[in-house]
Amino acid sequence: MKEKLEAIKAAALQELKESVIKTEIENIRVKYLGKKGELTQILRGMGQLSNEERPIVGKLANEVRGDIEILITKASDLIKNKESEQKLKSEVIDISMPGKKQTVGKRHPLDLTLEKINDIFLSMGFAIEEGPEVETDYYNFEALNIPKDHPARGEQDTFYINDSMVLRTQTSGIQIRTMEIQKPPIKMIAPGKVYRSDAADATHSPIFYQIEGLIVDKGITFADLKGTLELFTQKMFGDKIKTKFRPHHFPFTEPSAEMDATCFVCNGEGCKVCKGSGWIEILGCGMVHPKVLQNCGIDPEVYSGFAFGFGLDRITMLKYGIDDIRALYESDMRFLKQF
Ligand code: 2NM
Repeated sequence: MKEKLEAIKAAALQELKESVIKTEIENIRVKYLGKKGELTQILRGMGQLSNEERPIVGKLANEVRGDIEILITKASDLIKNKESEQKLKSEVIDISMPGKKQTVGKRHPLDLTLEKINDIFLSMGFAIEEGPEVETDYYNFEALNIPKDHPARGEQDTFYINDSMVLRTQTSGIQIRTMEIQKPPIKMIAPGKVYRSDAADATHSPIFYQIEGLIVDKGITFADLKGTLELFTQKMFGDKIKTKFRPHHFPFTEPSAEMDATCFVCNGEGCKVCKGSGWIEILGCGMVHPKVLQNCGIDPEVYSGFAFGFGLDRITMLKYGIDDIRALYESDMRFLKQF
């Protein structure tokens, strides 16, 4: 019996030595220690043994059982270690491999210019107002004294949503809404995206940005308009910039004008940017038409105001020497990375 038990232990040890995966170890456990295992059979058969033999064999069988259990634990630990070692090896990170470059984005040139313009007007006490891009015919045209037969209202130039809704062609609707709600003094700018049914070329885009401004108070004159817009232009393009005003016509202002500035590149000498004239057209402006004030419930006998408007795209193109407006909307990283 003693020899048999020793043989079982030796056989188990040999099998454990040869096993390389977890399931093999589990099979050995079942084979030797399981319910139908060899050792279990022996322990079951102890009843047949004599009273002297029984405790001796029992003690030995339990020792062998304990030994086999220890051996199994050791063998399975060994395999576990080997497996985790292998796993670590296979998952090794090659820290010499070049990483994936994370490119940092850049501000869009239109946004850079807009921020500068907003800062200038904020520093001069203007509020920045916003409004909807889908406008009613009333806010986009009617309230601005633009007559029904005006070419700007034609379907040729305007994106109509339906009979009475348009994609705004200017941000003046924001000014109208502000005048309806607020009592003067009003001092605001209205920057935003506008839409015109234009074929895209180097100087036209169906989507572009406009900034309009408005001051309404008692005693506002054309001198205020000139002083304010000249100061803005100097803050934007340089201290030495001079301005001049040419008569113009807008339905929503009377009188109306266009303002030119001396070329910030050549200082008025004449160059490529100003096409040799020394002057650059900057904006349109005028004294708010009495009818427009009236439309908003402001008494033109008591209050007066001036308004102006310019294209953010054009100013951005001038500032950065961009010669094609489409570059501002094509999202080509080779272009955008430069700013
Ligand atoms: C321009 C030129 C001149 C303008 C007028 C108004 C309003 F709502 F007060 F009547 N807003 N903007 C205006 C005046 C816009 O853009 C070239």
